[in-house]
Amino acid sequence: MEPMKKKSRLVWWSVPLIAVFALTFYGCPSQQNLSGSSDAAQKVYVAPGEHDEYYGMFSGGYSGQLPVYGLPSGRHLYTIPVFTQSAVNGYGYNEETKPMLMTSHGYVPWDDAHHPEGSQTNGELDGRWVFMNANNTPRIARIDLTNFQTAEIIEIPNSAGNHASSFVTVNTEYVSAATRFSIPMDENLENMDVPISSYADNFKGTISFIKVGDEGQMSVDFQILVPGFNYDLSHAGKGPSEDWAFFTRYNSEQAHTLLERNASRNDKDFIAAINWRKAADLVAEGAGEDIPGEHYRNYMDHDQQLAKSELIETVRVLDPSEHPGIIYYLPTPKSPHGVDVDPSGQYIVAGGKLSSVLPVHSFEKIQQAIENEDYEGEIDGIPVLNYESIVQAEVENAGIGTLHTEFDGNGYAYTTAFISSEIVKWSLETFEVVDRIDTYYSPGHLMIPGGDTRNPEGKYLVALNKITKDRYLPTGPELFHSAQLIDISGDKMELLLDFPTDGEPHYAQGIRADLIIDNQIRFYELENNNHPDATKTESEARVVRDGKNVHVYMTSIRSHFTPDNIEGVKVGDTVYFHLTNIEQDWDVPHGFAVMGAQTSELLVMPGETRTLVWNPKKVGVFPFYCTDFCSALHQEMQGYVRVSPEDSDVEISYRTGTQG
Ligand code: K7E
Ligand code: CUA
Repeated sequence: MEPMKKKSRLVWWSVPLIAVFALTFYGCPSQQNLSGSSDAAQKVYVAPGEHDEYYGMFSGGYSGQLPVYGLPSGRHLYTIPVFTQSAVNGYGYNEETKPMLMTSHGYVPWDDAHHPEGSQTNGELDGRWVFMNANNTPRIARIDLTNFQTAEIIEIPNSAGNHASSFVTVNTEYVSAATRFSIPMDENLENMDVPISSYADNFKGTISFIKVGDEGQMSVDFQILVPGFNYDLSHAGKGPSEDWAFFTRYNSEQAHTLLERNASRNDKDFIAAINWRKAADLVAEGAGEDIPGEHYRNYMDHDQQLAKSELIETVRVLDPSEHPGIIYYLPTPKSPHGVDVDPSGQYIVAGGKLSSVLPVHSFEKIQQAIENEDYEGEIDGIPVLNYESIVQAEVENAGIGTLHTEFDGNGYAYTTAFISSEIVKWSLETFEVVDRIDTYYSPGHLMIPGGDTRNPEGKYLVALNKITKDRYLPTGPELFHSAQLIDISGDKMELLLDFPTDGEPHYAQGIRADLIIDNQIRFYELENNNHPDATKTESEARVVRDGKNVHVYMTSIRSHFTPDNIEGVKVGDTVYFHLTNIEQDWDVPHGFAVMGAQTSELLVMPGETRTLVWNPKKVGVFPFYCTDFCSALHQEMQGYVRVSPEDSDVEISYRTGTQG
């Protein structure tokens, strides 16, 4: 769901029919506080110095970041900067990482991050990477879990609103992407300038498959051209369905204004079922057509420790009418949102934002319907399967405004209901609801560690709630969103813990800590630092003038910079501080900031080189200092740079430790 923040729940209930339904069948959710029992406290207590069992990687939503929590404690461990500049460590501000945020629209230092998804091997989390999509300027990031840094960002061309993303196939062969907002598409760019009212004729969507190489390298392998609708969410199949991926699709009305009304008329929308394996094989054999599709691929060059950008001009597109068998539409009640595949790969569950039941499709029945050509129609050459033939069950009484489902691996599914503010547990055998628990308030996604893989952990569930209201001390009009940890190990769900989240958590991934901790990088080997501007010893530190550019090759070690006195810089110069942290120990970063710099500090990890650009505008002597409290004499870790008038003849000079 998009941020539907902080409005009174009554506003949501004022949708007339739903309100009647909700109030009749559910009453007003109680405001009782279920947490706080000593039993619950015991279950989430991680003693000082002890570690959590799981990493919780929560999307930051409009923060564009990936905050990381420990579970079950709810401790905030770190925030990984991804699509947004971060002053905490200079990501997106320093010269080395700015290229990560390059796009065909130029430098874009913000985005709306939605769905983190861990890399998988054989349908299970493997702890190598987390992928996450940017919704606003379509991109997918790959985050490296050896150093918790963004390693790569690829832009998705011919797309607007990359929401049905970034879900992986069982061996991370592909990551998905799809157009949320269809747009005009034409090989001749001038033809893109069309009236909005020509939506039905001119607007198109794409569903993209991003190939992931052995080292994680991403490329847009192919796009499937699809009719202009809104593609919302996706999940790849597993087990028997592992060659397939499923995408929800709303706005079959093709509305282009006031969608809340105009895109809610039809009784059924669709899930697009795509045989990605077949499409990929076709592409490998040369099928499809290369069309314009400018997009950037940005990646960290590990050797040089700096990000690089490459522009790719075209993309391979498949027209499904020319390649029967790669895509089918599954009719699905009213504006489905999430689409989730159970651990066996047999059932495909659609969230029904406006549906009174929760439909569950059967993969086996889908295959039969395809074989029997059991179609109820066709849209732009894409067969529409017969609903009655493919639906396994409609779960009754599964809450109002169902959005997302996860699984516990013990035969149960858990679905969030936004409007009735609850999580509903139901059986994958009987398709009957067996338990429900109130959440505070209005959950969007939920997460069970491994809950969308073949092997869920089945111990905890985290509800990611959109509305916070009175759960914590108030912080003015703006409140953080909220997570709730729920014990799902027994028959009855039990609320254990509330904790606030940073940004807006859409999806999240819970990954067993033992899959990650042994691979942690503690510092970068200085001898392997091949950054072109690295300074590996203090004796190599220097300041070099090159016309109006001044390069300061600088080192830091507890507790001084070399050099720390610099003269000969002039107003109008551009000064590059290339700082190498020559420490070789864990958890000893040094920071760097200089007065008047119009960018963030640097925070340089041991063995790493980072560059801050400074344009001095005034004559004077300017201090610089270390921003990270690194030692008892951190406060002594400082220096001066003298700035002379533009026409001055002060020569460049520099020193450390020469007093008087
Ligand atoms: Cu439901 Cu982006 Cu997955 Cu938000 S989306 S909740
Ligand atoms: Cu180095 Cu503080």
